[in-house]
Amino acid sequence: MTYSSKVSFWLLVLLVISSCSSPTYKTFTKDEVNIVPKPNKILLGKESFSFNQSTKFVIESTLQEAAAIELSQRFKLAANWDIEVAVQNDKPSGNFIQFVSKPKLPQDAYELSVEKSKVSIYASGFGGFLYGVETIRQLLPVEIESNSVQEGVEWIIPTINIEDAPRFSWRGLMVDVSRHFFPKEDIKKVIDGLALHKMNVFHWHLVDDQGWRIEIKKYPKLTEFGAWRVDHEDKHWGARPRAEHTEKGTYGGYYTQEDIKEIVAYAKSKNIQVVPEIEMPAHVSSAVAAYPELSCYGKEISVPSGGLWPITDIYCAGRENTFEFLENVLSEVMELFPSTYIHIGGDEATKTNWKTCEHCQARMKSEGLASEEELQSYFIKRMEQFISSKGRVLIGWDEILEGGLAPGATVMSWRGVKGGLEATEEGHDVVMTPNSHCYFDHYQGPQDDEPLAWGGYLPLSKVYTFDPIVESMTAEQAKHVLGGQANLWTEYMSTSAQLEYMIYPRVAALSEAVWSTKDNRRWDDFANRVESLLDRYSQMDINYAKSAYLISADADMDIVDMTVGITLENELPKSDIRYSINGGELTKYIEPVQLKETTNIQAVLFKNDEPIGKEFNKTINFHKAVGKKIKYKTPFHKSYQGAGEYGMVNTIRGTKNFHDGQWQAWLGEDMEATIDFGSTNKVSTVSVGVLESQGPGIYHPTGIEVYTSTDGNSFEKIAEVKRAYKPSGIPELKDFILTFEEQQATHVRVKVVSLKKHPLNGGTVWLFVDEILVE
Ligand code: TNX
Repeated sequence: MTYSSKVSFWLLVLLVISSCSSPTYKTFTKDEVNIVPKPNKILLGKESFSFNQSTKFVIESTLQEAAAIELSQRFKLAANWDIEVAVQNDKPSGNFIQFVSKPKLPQDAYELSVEKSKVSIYASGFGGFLYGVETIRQLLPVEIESNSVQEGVEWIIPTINIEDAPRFSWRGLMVDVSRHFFPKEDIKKVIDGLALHKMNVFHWHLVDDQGWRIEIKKYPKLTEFGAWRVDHEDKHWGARPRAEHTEKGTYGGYYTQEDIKEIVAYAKSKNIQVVPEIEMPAHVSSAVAAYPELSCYGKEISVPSGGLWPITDIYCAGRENTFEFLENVLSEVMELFPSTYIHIGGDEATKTNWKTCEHCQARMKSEGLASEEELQSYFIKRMEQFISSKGRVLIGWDEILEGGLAPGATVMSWRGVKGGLEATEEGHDVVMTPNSHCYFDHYQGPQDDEPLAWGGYLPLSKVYTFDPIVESMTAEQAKHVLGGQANLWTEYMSTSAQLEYMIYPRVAALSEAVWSTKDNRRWDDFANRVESLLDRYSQMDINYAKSAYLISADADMDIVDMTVGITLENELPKSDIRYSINGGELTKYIEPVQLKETTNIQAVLFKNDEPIGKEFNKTINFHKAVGKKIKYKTPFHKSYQGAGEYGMVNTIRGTKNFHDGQWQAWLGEDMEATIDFGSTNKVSTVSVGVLESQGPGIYHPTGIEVYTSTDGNSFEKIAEVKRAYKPSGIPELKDFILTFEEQQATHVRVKVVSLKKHPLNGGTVWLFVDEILVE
């Protein structure tokens, strides 16, 4: 051998040895272990286990193999490895993940032991094994989530012992596919996300007014007509016209029975039960559009293209054909869904037709029912009998309590926790999904910076405070709480990206509320762990919300000093906010910034010295009325007192979140405020800030009048604007600016004229005002 060939020989040997996976070791710190939901017990070791191409899975059963596949598929995609599966008898001496049955562990519980040379997962069933695998996945570098091969990653996990089990058996997410239809690929991606968080119920809201989404062989018109609406997607949800029933619907879609089977099987492979929801007796315009004979008067209607309220085209509770139809539908549904629970909706039925329908009235007479609420109860009880005769359990929204609950029914409490409390008192099981903590269609950040949503405000940190068990429950009642669930109503979501934006990362907070024990949960700790989960979402191409990185401001006015203290904050701890005043240099924010004159504040959040999230930009306007005495003709409503006495003249403006504590409001009345300057001032502009949000009944004023006085007794009108009512689907902040010839005045009086009554439905409307600026 020549010298140079000797060198290349040894080089080759070296290369072979090093590529032969000389294992890498690493000591992990606590901060590097970021499992969500938080496991019950974690004991972190000092060494590590390293995966390589020759790592094997060792199994005892096909069910364990199914759990192993979840991880080997990840390695196939992210590392291009084909991890082998061996049976116990062929167990190698080291470098393996073994699945060991431990029958005494409860359902979905698992134990994970990671040693230097092997990993063991103990569980009693598929759920536990899968969750052991999900935990390993979260111990691995985030690149494991990637669907393309990642070079240069060391696939190592720490030596660790974990004992873990869920607190609740119902850990759910509901997705409404009626208001907008989502193809089955989108649904599978949602299911993937749920599995990552150890969630186990996918509640599929398949029926609502705006679209029937499940193929029913016996009633083909349900999907032929009921799944399609006239396309008004270019208009806001609340401002879409109702089509004639003869107009052809082109917007929508549905799942074939084959699609449904595919989704149910897919979910099962991730330990997720799919609970179908077939709404009744209301939220069924789509079914009535297809089969008008199902409603009291057989009126021909179209599938609504957008918002619909009140919901009066409901199923007739008098005629037998309704029940025959529903039993036939449910029979096909139960064939497709093996779930224990069948959801029948039951919410928001306006029973005006039942009051006049001869069939409904005859039914009430023959059954001895005293009210339409009891007729609804009769309706649900009949369905409950049918569903339980098939060995299933009926579940419905908390309205099913009205008029008496069916004996075997489970209640899903959404209008707060009240329904859940009541049902558990009567010994019924409940799933808690209060709109205060579980409505993922609500805003999750400062509303002015967020995409249009239904309303409400549910930031990540608030989801985290959710507890399915209500403090006032007895131990006996608490036993009836199956768990909790978030609901995703999709009126304002039409793409998979928007759906994901509203789900993530809030589902992470929810998963901890329904999985981890109460004493194991701390917001600060979660907030640190969730950041690494966000990197995982990025690898999974999930369009998660970065709202927790948005800066919001809170302000406090000191009326004696006439200073305004501005507090800047964002949701996640350890935040590094830097701000500038009037375009000056960036300074690290440490404490409230004190202002005495009109000032512009800009702020940016930094993470690892890099700017992240949107820039914050606000001008605090010290106008002439700031801190001046103000008197109202009619006091503001007790639910909306703004920042109190000086709230209207404190420089701080209300935002699109009408619960932000800044707005003062009047219900069905005008606002009239008189500002006393205490001395003579020159004034030439009055600007009035108002909010419109027609969904919750808040309307712009129809006019504004400005008066001045030099003695506080006699006032003269000096300016006026008028504005006609216009229907609108979006919340809007507006300044009405009235300029006039400069006046000398000791007092300014502003009258804001309310719409008072809704021109179409006659309902009393709100007037929201903040702030009155005088210059
Ligand atoms: C109420 S929650 C509804 C839904 C809407 C939702 C919007 C429930 C049982 N019914 O039909 O989509 O509010 O947040």
